[in-house]
Amino acid sequence: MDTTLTPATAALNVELLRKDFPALHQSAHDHPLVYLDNAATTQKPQSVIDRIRRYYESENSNVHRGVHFLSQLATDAYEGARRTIASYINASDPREVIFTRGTTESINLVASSYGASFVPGDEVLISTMEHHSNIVPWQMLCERRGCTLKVIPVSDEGEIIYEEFERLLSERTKILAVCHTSNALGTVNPIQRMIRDAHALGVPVLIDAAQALPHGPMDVRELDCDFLCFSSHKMFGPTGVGVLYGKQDLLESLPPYQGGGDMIESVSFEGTTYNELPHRFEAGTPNIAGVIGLEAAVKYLQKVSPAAISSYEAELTDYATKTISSIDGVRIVGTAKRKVPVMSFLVGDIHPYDCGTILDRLGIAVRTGHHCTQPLMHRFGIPGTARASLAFYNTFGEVDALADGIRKAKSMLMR
Ligand code: 7TS
Repeated sequence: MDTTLTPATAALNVELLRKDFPALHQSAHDHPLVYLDNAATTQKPQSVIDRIRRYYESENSNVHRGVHFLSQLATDAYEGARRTIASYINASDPREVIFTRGTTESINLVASSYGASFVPGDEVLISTMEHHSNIVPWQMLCERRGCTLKVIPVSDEGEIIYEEFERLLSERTKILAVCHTSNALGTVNPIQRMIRDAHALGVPVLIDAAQALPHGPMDVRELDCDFLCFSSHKMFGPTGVGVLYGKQDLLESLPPYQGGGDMIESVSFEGTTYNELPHRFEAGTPNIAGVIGLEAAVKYLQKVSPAAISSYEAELTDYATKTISSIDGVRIVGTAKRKVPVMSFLVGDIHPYDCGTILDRLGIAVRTGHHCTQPLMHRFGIPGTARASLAFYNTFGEVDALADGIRKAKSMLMR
């Protein structure tokens, strides 16, 4: 049973919400687990775990194939999930929601299908703060099609330099592909304004929202983005499933991504005709349990007040920033004005890996390294950072534990 608050509740009752997440209540190396690696993946509420279990116990069957009872149950659940998710992001139609393996596959799909019509001289515009999954697919496309990858620089604070963006955006730009929220810095980009400016030049926009959805809902119609990509596992759902949202007319115009079962209308050795949206982009047996689990995560999030999450996380971000940066010798990388609670930091000359290892021994889970953003690390002239990434179920006490851990690492390792 979830003990989630009703949307009418003004403040977030974090202690109550934590009860919904069984994985949070365990020890690591004889310390209470302090899970601060949410940008890598989030923990799952009991309702998601129960839903997946129920699917395998009583609904497991392939979708869109059988006439039999179970297949119909599974198909109804799978397509019902599509409707829930479409409505959560305010898509105009469930057919605009394509299920993928995750953000990575969603971006690869667009790069491969939308990019198939690119010609030499066309440009793809991304930013310095992109995750590798919003860099490499475009680089591969540019190599294939003879196009040019343009990169918007970021400031010392870790914000997009807007004038540079305006300078780089042109009629040659075939797509703007940027993250809504940076996984390594926590920066929230001025996405709405960027979309408006891109559209003024007729440039379509892909938003990598992998790090946005865990912190609040998104409205694709209000944003007017052309594509939106996100991963279930970063928003309290299961791994192995993600979403590509695309405007219907754009998706209709794209060639298929992968060939196989379910994406066809008819097949003969002379030729194949393709299925309609969304099935045209979902070749093969999909991750049925994953999709149904993602729906359960969305339903869970719908029960928690987004306004309460957002004001609690703003306080958490403030508190974590102040607490960690006040430790002598600690430098926070990424000090944008608009941030989610993601703290990338360096402690004196201690290698982030060593710092992470000591924190781990204290039960505190952080990620260390380049966070799949090597060009961004290069921009800051560092090999990597230690990163504490928080979710709404993290507490002020856990921030204090992190600060104590950093002090301990300092006393053990700093010369
Ligand atoms: N885009 C962003 C902004 C991300 O943070 C990630 C994963 C991805 C794309 C790729 O998502 P996937 O679900 O397809 O793997 N980011 C991280 C991270 O920060 N630590 O581990 C994975």
